[in-house]
Amino acid sequence: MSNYTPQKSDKFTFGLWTVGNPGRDPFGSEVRPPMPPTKSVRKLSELGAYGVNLHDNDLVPIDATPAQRDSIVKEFKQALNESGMVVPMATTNLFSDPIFKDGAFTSNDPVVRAYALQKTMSAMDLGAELGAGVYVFWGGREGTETDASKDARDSMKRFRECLNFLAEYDLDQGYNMKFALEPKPNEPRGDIYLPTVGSALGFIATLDKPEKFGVNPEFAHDTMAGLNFVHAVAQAIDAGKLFHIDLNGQKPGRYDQDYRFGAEDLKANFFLVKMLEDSGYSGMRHFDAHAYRTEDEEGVWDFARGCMKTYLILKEKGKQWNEDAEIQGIVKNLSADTGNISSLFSSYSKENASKITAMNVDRIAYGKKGYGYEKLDQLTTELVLGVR
Ligand code: GLT
Ligand code: MN
Ligand code: MN
Repeated sequence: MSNYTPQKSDKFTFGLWTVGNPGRDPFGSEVRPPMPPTKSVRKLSELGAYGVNLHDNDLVPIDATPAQRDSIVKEFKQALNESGMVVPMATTNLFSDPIFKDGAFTSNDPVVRAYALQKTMSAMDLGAELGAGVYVFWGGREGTETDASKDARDSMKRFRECLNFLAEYDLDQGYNMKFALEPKPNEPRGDIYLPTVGSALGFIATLDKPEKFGVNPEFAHDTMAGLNFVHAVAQAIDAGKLFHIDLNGQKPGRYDQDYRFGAEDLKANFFLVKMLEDSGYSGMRHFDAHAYRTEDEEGVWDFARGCMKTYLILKEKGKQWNEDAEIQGIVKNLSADTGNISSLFSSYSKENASKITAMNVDRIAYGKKGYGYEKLDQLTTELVLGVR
């Protein structure tokens, strides 16, 4: 049994905005002092993380002069080098500044859209300078409170135009970053466009260079809407579009809680980690979460350690599940195909169609059959709870 100590090879990353979250919420102010980015880098490296991710303004204030920007970036790069940390993902803050209150790429106002592009191109320059291979687009302000404000079809066109433009900018600059769209159903807007992984995948197919785009699904975003996150991730993997993932904890039907990974719904997280590991997903395991508002700095590091440790425990549990003779005996039996029936429909032919038509299926007997999922789920529960 491992001691669950994170290694660089585990590819654990945190956003600067996660450990740096000061605990502000709509009802109360900050409870923790600002965390200097260089401090986050050093401490996270000590804890075993592989890298940090950032929005432009997590590092460089929005009103910094070019000279200030350069000196901040220089100091940050030095901290990265000294601690052996990397920046695998970068993104743009297109949601905090009041100019974006009615959207960035989907704003009605072309000047706002141009400013969003200007800000994103410069954030991509920063990301490329720091070595980021993935660029995330979370359209937090792309949405509406009232659909009287804009026609959602126009919003799709505007969104598409901007993303197509940025894909060309990326190629023009020779950055070759992968673009990952991050869906969320609502908050901070009343309704956000591209609310689910499925809608993002559908939208990607309409872009000029769909191969450049994938998704960055987040546990909290599907779970807050009552959806099954594991299924969403499965669809992204199946489509070859899982470019990045945001791991955290969330109860269904709430605001975006962004709790420590594994803090909620251990079984869903177990199946999630198992799927990521079984699929050979080689991207980052990024924690987009923050410490409870009750915590001081010590609690922030407890939070960060907890995210990584729980992932490693669940990874080990997934392996155990795959090697458990009783569980595997049941699982193998579920899809047994003694008559090689599935070969009849793995590809179409008139002959196969006739064979299927001629099959005599005992519908009544099949309807009476018990599948044994109660037992299987209980065994899984016992395994996850550590008594198996
Ligand atoms: C913000 C949001 C996240 C996004 C981040 C990237 S910022 O914290 O809640 O889900 O991933 O823009
Ligand atoms: Mn996220
Ligand atoms: Mn979130």
